[in-house]
Amino acid sequence: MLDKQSPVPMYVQIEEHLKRRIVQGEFEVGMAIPSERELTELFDVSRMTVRQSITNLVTEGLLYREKGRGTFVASPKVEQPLSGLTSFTEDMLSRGMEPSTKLVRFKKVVAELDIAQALQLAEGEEVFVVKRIRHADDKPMAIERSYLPVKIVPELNLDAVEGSVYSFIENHQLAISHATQSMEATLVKKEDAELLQISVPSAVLLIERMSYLTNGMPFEIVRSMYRADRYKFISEIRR
Ligand code: 16G
Repeated sequence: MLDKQSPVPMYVQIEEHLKRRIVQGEFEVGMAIPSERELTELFDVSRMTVRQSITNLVTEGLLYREKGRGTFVASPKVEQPLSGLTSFTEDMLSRGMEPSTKLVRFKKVVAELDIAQALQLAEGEEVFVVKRIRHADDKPMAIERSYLPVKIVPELNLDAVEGSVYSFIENHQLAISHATQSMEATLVKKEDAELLQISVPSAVLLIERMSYLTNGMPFEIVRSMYRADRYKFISEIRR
């Protein structure tokens, strides 16, 4: 099954073999792949070699490990276009996934200096601080920390933050216009890893979005941490 004379390392050949079986649908999403011991026997290689292949496929997001249970085929990553200004709720519904939210924090505070400056607030003005874990089909996808000026959305409530903040805004005679967004890679902190149900160390995508209403007022700053094993951002570029 493997070509031992090939210059392609064994662990790469095993990776390709397993990938092929996943792509061809022989190993379905959520299904366990054979154990390390079985693969060691099947390919007649060392356990180290098998482990290396599996680790690479886990890093790529094709497989995931569950302690004491085995290694399973992961669902394909969510492909998120970087073009429209959409909400998490819209993004998940448009894919036929069920969005849900676990609220971690929702309170009104006097804005810290940097947040106040970015949101064009005077000293002492208040913001809502919202920390949410966003789920798709009951799986945690991202942690979002948002800051919204109280004077723009004074009636922001539990129903809105547990549902869609963008719908709430648009149902209150406010029109969302555009946003600026940055994205960087970072390593997840321990407390966030627990909320996202991923291990430490894991890479996550940190996205910062600053969004504006059509009247030019900034209405939110959001710092989101997306699971890099579940998300892929796509942009179209033209020459
Ligand atoms: C998205 C936005 C976030 C926005 C949220 C509103 C990114 C990186 N972030 O998650 O800025 O606050 O949607 O979602 O896309 P909601 O309307 O479902 O509450």
